[in-house]
This record gives sequence, C-alpha cells and structure tokens, in this order.
Amino acid sequence: MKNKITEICKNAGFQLVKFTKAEELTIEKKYLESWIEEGRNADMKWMEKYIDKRTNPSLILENVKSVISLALLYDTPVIHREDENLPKISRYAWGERDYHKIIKSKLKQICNEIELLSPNIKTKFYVDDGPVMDKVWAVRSGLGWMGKNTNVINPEYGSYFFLSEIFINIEFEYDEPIEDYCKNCRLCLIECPTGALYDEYKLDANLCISYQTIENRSEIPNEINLNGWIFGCDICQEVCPYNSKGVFTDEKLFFPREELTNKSYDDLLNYTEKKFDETFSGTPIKRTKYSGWIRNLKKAKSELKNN
Ligand code: B12
Ligand code: SF4
Ligand code: SF4
Repeated sequence: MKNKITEICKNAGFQLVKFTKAEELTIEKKYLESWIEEGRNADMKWMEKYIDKRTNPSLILENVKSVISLALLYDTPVIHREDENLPKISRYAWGERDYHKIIKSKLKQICNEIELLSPNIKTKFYVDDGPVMDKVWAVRSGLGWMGKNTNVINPEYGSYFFLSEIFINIEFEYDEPIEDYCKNCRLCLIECPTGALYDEYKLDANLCISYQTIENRSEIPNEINLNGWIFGCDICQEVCPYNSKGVFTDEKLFFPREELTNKSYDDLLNYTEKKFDETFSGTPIKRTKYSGWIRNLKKAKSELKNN
C-alpha cells in the first residue's frame, strides 16, 4: 500500500513522499505556544486560533493513523536580479498560478485514487492554509530537517519546495526523521538583514521582511529596511549551501512571468489597481492587495542608496 501510494503521489509530480505516525504534537505545541506568548507571530492573529487542531491530528480526521508528508519543488534555474536598483520578489511567487490551487488539485486527484484502493480508507489533505503545522510533519517523517533558518531542508533538494500533507486512517511502515545537517553553519543568521532569525531555529515575524511585505496589513516600521524585497524574501534560503544543488522543478507554472523579470520600481508603481488585479489575479502576489503592493514598492524605492 505504501509503495502504491508513493507511486501515485510521484506520478502527480511530488518529488518527496514520506510517512509518519499521526500523534499529538506535544513538544511542538509548547514551542508554538511560547512563540505566540512572546508575540513572535506579529499580527498573524489567525496563528493563535485552533492550537488544539494544529497539534492534534485526530481533530483533523477521525481515526487518523498516519500523515503522509509531500514536497513539491518550485525552484527554477533563473537567478534573482543582481542590480540593486531593481525590485525583488521571492521565488515562490514568480509563477502565474497560486501554488495552493496547483497543489490542491493534485491532492484531490491523489486522495480520490487512494480511497479507491480500499473501501475503508478515508483521507483529508492540507496545504499551507489549514490549521496544520506543515513543517512539523515534514520533519517527523524525515522529508527534511528543520534548518536554523526555520525552513525544512532536504539534503538532496534544498528547501525551495512547498509542503502539504494527507491525513489517512490506515497504518504504514513509517519513515525515520533525518539528521540535522546545519551542524556549525550559521550563514542564514549572519545574512538575515533584519535580525529576524534572532537565534538558531527561531524567527521573529515582526522583524521578517517576508511577514512585513506579505502579511502585515498596516505600515511597515521605519527601522525595517526591505533591502529591495517587495514581496517575500529569499535571503536566508539563497545563502543556504543546500540550495545550490542544481535540482529544479519542471513545472512551467512556477517559472517567472515576464512582468516580474523586466520591470523597474517606476514601472510597477505605475500599475493601477485594475492592472494590478488583472496581472496578479490567481497568483500569490494578490495576497498583499494593491495597497500593500504600493506600500512595499514605495518603501523599498525610498531605501535605495542613490535615491
Ligand atoms: C506563519 C508562516 C510564516 C510566517 C512565520 C514563519 C515561520 N518560520 O514560522 C512568515 C510570514 C514570516 C513566513 C515566511 C515564509 N514562509 Co511561511 N508559513 C507559515 C505557516 C502558515 C505556519 C508556520 C508555523 O506554524 N509557524 C509557527 C512556528 C512556531 O513554527 P516554527 O518556526 O516552525 O517553529 C518551530 C521551530 O522554531 C522549532 N523550535 C522552536 N524552538 C526551538 C528550539 C530548539 C532548540 C529547536 C531545535 C527547535 C525549536 O519548533 C517550532 C515548532 O516545530 C506555514 C504553513 C503551515 N500551515 O504550516 C508556512 C511555511 C512555513 N512557509 C513557507 C515559505 C515558503 C515561506 C517563505 C520562504 C516565503 C518567502 N520566500 O518569503 C518565508 C520564509 C521565512 C523563514 N525564514 O521562515 C513554507 C516553507 C517550506 C519549507 N521548505 O520549509 C510553508 C511550510 C508553506 C508551505 N506549505 O509550503 N511564513
Ligand atoms: S525571510 Fe528574509 S528577513 Fe525573514 S528571516 Fe529570512 S532573511 Fe531574514
Ligand atoms: S544556511 Fe546553514 S545554518 Fe542556515 S539553514 Fe542552511 S545549512 Fe542551516
């Protein structure tokens, strides 16, 4: 059954498919609670909800026995623009379709196929936006280790992948967690320009450019320099040695669209709300809304050295 399911998931395009026991996440719950108590979630109030569901898989699916953790690579051979006078967008948002849509349609198809294997099988799938800790299941199943930059890293594929999972009511032979290969490296902590990685494996969203440009719905504090990033930030992954393995996605929908590779600050600032909606409808960038887009562009432009 495990081999059959792995084959179904790989045929759907997922590079990594790992299995772990569905258990209550006791230690991870403590980490999550203290992260929230310390206010490290900034204004992401939704992270404070459904803590029990986030950390107890039986509240997700009745009689759940296992969690299948999946990774879909989004990295392409295209490199970030090096001219610091040009705005930068994080890799995960380069494509013309939102990954939630791409992955949900794959998972729906996969779960239909799995449920046909036996009449008693029940499944439930999640990607990113549910009350589920995607990284925790990936680490527990050995899909990767939790990097000091707080991203899950696989020794062969790096960390430029999306995580998702399938909760299922049958048992399998489980995969083992893997070693933490960060060892003595601290490159991500050293290179993070805002100090958001305030300690190893610990991120303060208040200081993170990714949070500020994507999730923050009000003003970005003056003391945070966006360093040219107008949507998300890839610095702590770009510097990670495990992201230079040269393994790339062949999903054309993740490759950068022209609008994001050849435009200056002024070009993008000239977009009207209508043009913004038309250009970014159905892509991750829509999340910041037009007001956030303009706010990010104006701030990043005002921080240019020669401005
Ligand atoms: C909230 C959120 C954010 C927040 C907070 C990020 C964070 N580090 O949690 C913000 C907006 C900043 C963010 C940014 C990004 N995100 Co985000 N985000 C999420 C989300 C929705 C929840 C994550 C969560 O639960 N955080 C809560 C805290 C408690 O979790 P944590 O940092 O993992 O904490 C653990 C460790 O710190 C550890 N820990 C704590 N103390 C200690 C002490 C010791 C000694 C040790 C060993 C460990 C340890 O235990 C904690 C619990 O396991 C997930 C999707 C999901 N549903 O899971 C995506 C997700 C994590 N994001 C993702 C991505 C791609 C990004 C960005 C790369 C996007 C971008 N380019 O801008 C950046 C990366 C920034 C970074 N360095 O992490 C991917 C990551 C894929 C991967 N390979 O890991 C996810 C999984 C989405 C997905 N489904 O693919 N994100
Ligand atoms: S995403 Fe950028 S700001 Fe956030 S922790 Fe990584 S390097 Fe720092
Ligand atoms: S840059 Fe170094 S310390 Fe940071 S996640 Fe990668 S290997 Fe780990």
